[in-house]
Amino acid sequence: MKIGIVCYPTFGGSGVVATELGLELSKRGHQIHFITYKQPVRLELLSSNLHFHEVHVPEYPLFHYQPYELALSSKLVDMVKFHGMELLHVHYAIPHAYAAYMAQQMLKDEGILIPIVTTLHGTDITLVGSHPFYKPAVAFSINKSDAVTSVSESLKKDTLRLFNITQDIQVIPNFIDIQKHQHSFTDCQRSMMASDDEVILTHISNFREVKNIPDVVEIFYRVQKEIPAKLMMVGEGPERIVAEEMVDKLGITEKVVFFGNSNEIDRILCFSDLFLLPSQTESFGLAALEAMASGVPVISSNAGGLPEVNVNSYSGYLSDVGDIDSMAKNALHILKDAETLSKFKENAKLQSLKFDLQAIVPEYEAFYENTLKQY
Ligand code: GMT
Repeated sequence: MKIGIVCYPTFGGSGVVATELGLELSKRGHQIHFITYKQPVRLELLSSNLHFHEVHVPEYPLFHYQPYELALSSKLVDMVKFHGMELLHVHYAIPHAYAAYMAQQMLKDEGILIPIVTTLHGTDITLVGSHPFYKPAVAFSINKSDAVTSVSESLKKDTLRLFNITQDIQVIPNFIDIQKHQHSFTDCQRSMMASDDEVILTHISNFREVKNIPDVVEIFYRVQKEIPAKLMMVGEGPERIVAEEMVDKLGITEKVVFFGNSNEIDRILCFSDLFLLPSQTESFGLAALEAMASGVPVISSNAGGLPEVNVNSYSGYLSDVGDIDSMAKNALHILKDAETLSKFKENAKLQSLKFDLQAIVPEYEAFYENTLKQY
């Protein structure tokens, strides 16, 4: 198939999933065209069936907001015509589903028919999409998509609850390339980060309010009071400064490393013992799955789709949002005893196998084929 993929090219989960999907589809012989404003961060090498088309938005002083949707729609029209794409798969409804629908209508006028698959990722529904300023346009573009998927059962339920949806929504969970995460712990550069008696806790996110960053610091603070520990904070976002100030106030700066955005997530996970994800809402929690695939158990909240990924008292523990007492207690339970820690590490790895890309990507292929058949 010749497939156009529209996504955010940044470190966020939706862009990562879209990129990994495109990479695997190209390995399976499909022609994949990424159309976005920058080359996606995990798309390092292009090949004969992996292409990238940049959307340019010329600056014009009249515009207070530059019209990205218009530029994207126009680019989609040109690329579909030029490369003979058969299907457009847009990740994150805002504004991608909207722009794709406009492109579809323009192409129809020229006698070119192309179906649109929209994948809902989370904040496009729960936080941003359901805001009254966007809601009508988001509902419209979901309903006008030819087929819709959501990354978890929980997100599907939220979408049906928050919007008046007339479309079927198929759940296709996020996935991970298990092979990429298979590494031997002997080559981890753990000693650079901590001494032998210290455990390493890690948090990876875009440091937005929804991630409950102060809870991450507070959980760690309680853990390090009981056992020697270090905290790895990976990612960039508005709450990083909040965390830095908190760490400073609590007098634990020596024990916390702020990495910023990193392309070496698996290297960091390789020497991590526990992953913290106490989010207010989380449609899936791809970062938690990546941690589990590297054998790192997860202490998370039980928000949204997290219970579909992290299994309580097996791959980690889940607590109510904001219940720092319970999260710190569970973290210590896992970390205090070497045997318990090693059991949880093993379980985390086993649980992640359910989301192997080799099982999930064929679901997307079948979904595309079905969409094309019905179009
Ligand atoms: O977590 C974020 O804020 C980024 C966001 C995104 O769009 O990249 O992540 C969402 O999509 C990911 C991939 O499907 C999910 O794993 C995340 O759980 C989801 N984030 C939220 O729902 C808050």
